[in-house]
Amino acid sequence: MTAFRPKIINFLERDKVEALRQVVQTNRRFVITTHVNPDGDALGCELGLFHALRQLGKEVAILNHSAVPDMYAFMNREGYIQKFEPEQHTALLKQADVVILVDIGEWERLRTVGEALKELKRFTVCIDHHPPNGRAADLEIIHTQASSTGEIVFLLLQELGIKFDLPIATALYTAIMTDTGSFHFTNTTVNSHYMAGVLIELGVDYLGIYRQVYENEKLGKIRLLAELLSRLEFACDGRVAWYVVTREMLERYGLKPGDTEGLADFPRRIQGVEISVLFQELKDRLTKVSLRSTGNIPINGLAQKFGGGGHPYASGAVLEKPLDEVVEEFRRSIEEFYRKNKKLLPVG
Ligand SMILES: [Mn+2]
Repeated sequence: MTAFRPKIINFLERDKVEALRQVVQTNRRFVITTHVNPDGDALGCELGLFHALRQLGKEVAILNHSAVPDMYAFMNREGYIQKFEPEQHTALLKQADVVILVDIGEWERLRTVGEALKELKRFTVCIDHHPPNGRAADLEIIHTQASSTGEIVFLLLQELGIKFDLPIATALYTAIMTDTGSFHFTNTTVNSHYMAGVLIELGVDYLGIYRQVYENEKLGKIRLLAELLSRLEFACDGRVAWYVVTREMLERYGLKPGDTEGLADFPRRIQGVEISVLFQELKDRLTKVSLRSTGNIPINGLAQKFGGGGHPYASGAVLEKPLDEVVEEFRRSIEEFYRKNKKLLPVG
């Protein structure tokens, strides 16, 4: 019997692959960076590219605006991912021939690294799966059909003839697993599963990674979730559910703003709920809205209405308004939004 070969679909564009090959071949010093509060996809892609470029004999550094969040500390035991300190690292950025931006749809989300880059004008390559929103790199490799930037990096490394050693396989698996919510978000495809299968075959400790990401919650976060669920609010005949996190709540449970990751998804588990929303107070006049849809109703239009963006079924916005005002605005607009968008759906 012949061995089963997964049919991974290569959606890359030839000219982009050749352009990247050229960039990699003709340059020596690389810096990799990503968005503020990096997630598993962002960090996994950085590490995958880091090891790949080192395999090719390049000098590589990973410099991020944010430190690695606690929940992803397990990915950075070797300390390859560094927090960008302008005084210490600007020289490194200046010397770089190429800066690779991963998982970045908006330049603004690079924060301090983006500011430094604007002045230094390095050659930039962007690898991403977000719909572009005010970001312009010299070479853009964007595929919104990919569940994660990890899937794109998987294909690119394959094209560059990189050997998928265990650190690379682990980094890419973590990227794909986290961005698909462990293969259950609506962005999950056959490709995501095939790639995961290939990476597991290479020896990735997939159960260990799952445990690190999903079964390693701070007790305070679970206690916060309990309080949130007891205050859950509904609209649109129970199709929309939301809750609100204040700074006082985070303080009470000993949590940081980034610790709310994953909480926006939770209310979708409730029978009948199609859209879940998390409002989070960041500052007095700064509120974050995270929107999640089960897949019936695209909600990136709603996020855009709030001045944000994202994927069709997972998007968000940060508004320079107080929490109460944002919730009130949402309450006023959601019934109409829901009614309008429901009309687009097939009957039944
Ligand atoms: Mn991503």
